[in-house]
Amino acid sequence: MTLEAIIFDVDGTLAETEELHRAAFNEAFADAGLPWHWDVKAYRDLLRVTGGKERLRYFIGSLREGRATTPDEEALIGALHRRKTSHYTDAVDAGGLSLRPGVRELIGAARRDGIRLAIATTTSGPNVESLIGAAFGCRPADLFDAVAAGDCVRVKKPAPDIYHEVLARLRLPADRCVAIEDSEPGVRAATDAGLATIATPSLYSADDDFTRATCLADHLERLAPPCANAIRSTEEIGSGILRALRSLHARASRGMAASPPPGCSSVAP
Ligand code: XBP
Ligand code: MG
Repeated sequence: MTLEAIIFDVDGTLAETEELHRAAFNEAFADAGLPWHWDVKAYRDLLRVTGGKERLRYFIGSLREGRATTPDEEALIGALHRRKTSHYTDAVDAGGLSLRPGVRELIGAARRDGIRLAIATTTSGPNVESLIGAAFGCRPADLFDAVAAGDCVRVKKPAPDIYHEVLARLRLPADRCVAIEDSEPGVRAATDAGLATIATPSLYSADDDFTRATCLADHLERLAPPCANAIRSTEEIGSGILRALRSLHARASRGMAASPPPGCSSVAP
């Protein structure tokens, strides 16, 4: 089975974004004069709820002993999330993020080799546009054949809906693609959609359970074989990562345990 597309998650996978998200939520609370502040520990817990609006709804519900939110609180959630998204995209546009190791190299190698690229993310569309614009100087559609983001599906990760949506937009079956994710909800969503999935844990997901992933690596660059003089060109790194993904995909397609390429531990039982 030939690998035809690579589907990237965004937050934590393309870049370490969640500290900027957390700061943007806190700025939105301050703008609204609310006495709320999410520290790292609180945010780590709240990240179990995917989706910024869903996270706000869960947090407000937790302040009201779990009572359902009122229409006024729903209006507040919408206003806070819009404000937060504005703060977040301003920070990204100002250069607040850099791509994780191996991401740029793999995208370059995939484009050279004619492998299609896609995004399947819980984050909001404007956040994707800001990140791709800041990192590549283009619109997402200039680089990715399909972008499925945020509210384009009713049920967010760990449900597989966003991956079903992006596969439909690609017009590809799951067994022609691989997914790259950073968190347990993301790996669950991708694997439940039938995708071989590479997990590259991020700062907030280091302790997640990745046993469903096809392989686990600190970051994508680890998949490129080391070389004697340790000086590899961007192209060599990208081609090395792509070779490893092709090998993982081929073995997963044959139902074989992925023999981990260098820098990757096979976690799938
Ligand atoms: C991660 C998420 C998002 C972000 C915040 O998305 O769960 O909710 O934390 O972005 P993924 P929004 O890892 O799927 O990219 O506030 O726009 O939801
Ligand atoms: Mg993620």
